[in-house]
Amino acid sequence: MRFFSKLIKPLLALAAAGMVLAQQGCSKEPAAPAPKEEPAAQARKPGEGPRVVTLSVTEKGYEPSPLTLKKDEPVKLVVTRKTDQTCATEIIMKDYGINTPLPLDTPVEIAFTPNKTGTLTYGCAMGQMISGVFMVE
Ligand SMILES: [Cu+2]
Repeated sequence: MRFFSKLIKPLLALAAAGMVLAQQGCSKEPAAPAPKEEPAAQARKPGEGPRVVTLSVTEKGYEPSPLTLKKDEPVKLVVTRKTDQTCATEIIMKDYGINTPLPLDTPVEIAFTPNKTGTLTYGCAMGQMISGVFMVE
């Protein structure tokens, strides 16, 4: 039944593509371009690791928020999504090209260095409807 299989295969491919689209849920925005490596961490003294910042995603959103960060101080975010009840299944930080999926109950490490002072907002893909804030000083 070669004819039959020729007909079915594209249909299966279409169905699979449809499922992938459906699973993306609120992340309708195109993915941010790949992050460019910033040389900001160069001035770091040897032996000094990044500041580790632990975030959770709960029913209330990203916690804790707001948090204060220092300009030019490398940060390692460790983000754990602890709920399936919201659409915040990833963390998006447009200014730094961050667009990282957050698997349930799995700590995800994200490194970045804030390079300007002020309010830095991050959030879910849907226009950051669910969001958190860093105050960079
Ligand atoms: Cu959303």
